[in-house]
Amino acid sequence: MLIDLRSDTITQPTPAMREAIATAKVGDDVFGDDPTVNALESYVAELLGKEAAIFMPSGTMTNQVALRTHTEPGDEIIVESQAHIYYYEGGAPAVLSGVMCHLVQGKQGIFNASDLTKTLRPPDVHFPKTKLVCLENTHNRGGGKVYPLSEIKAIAQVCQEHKLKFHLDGARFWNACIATGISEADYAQPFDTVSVCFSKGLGAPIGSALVGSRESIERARRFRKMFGGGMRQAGIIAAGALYALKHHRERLAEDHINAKILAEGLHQIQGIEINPEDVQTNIVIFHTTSISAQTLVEQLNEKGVAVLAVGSNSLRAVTNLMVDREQIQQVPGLVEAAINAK
Ligand code: TLP
Repeated sequence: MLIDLRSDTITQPTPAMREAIATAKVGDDVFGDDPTVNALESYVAELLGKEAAIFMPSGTMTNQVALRTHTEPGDEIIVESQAHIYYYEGGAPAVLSGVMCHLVQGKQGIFNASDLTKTLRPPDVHFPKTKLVCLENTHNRGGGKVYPLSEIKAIAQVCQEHKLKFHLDGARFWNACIATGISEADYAQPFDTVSVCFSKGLGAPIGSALVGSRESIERARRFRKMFGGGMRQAGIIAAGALYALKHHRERLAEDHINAKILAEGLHQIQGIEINPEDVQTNIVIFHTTSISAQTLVEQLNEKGVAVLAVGSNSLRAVTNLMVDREQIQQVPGLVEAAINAK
């Protein structure tokens, strides 16, 4: 059986989740009639200590609707140079919101308040208006790095001083909460909006939510419709998300332990570079020294392990609900064999 570590998005719904989906009560959500969507939105808003939430099909959509909610065309947003919003969303900020991305170089995806202050410019007709700062927690290309709450609070302070809105791409927010023991409400508190996904480590087949004040979520509802994200009997998918949220948050700790075991195993292999201490959650980024990342991907595939190349010599493995401890323990040996198969 394939050991699939390409992403935590590859998970299949469990039988109990399928049961919840099959028996979900539904209605037309564009009319606000879907009881399961309404239950999910209330539950997630309450969990994050915010007034309201809105359900959407994907994390890309929740991020892009948030950008459009907080900006007008011609504005500038500040994002980290490897942020998903900038790196992996198909140029959507330019197309859907007409905004400029001003990049801040982080360390494994993390920048601090002084980096932000240095990036800000005074009001001047030459410059676009800066409206929004976005962070990512955990940081995907940063190798699942957790954003320290103290840094987030210091950045929030700078945002307040400069009247900037503050958005979090929390596709793996749940992993950050489990890894630190910080509550969802405490981690979400400094932000105006938080985007969360149910279809990553939590294992739901589809779905994300944008969470924030009643006013910002009302505005987001307009843009969700405009972007084509108004869904009808969406309770069918919200049921899987609600089930995942209620039953699968604690299990993320298992993925984190598996990622550490994998990192420590890979560290022993000649031809692989990785610092196991960098691995804080479920993402393991490692580097090849003798063959290209793509060659290793192909040779590993033949041995029944799927990972992604994320750079010419960098690979990513993401532990997830479909891969158990025993399978994880086999991976370092298979990587070693794949390298030597060259
Ligand atoms: N990330 C995917 C790919 O797009 C790279 C993955 O396999 O990791 N924010 C972050 C931080 C993400 O990692 C992702 C998905 C998203 C947003 C977008 O979520 P979806 O795929 O639901 O649009």
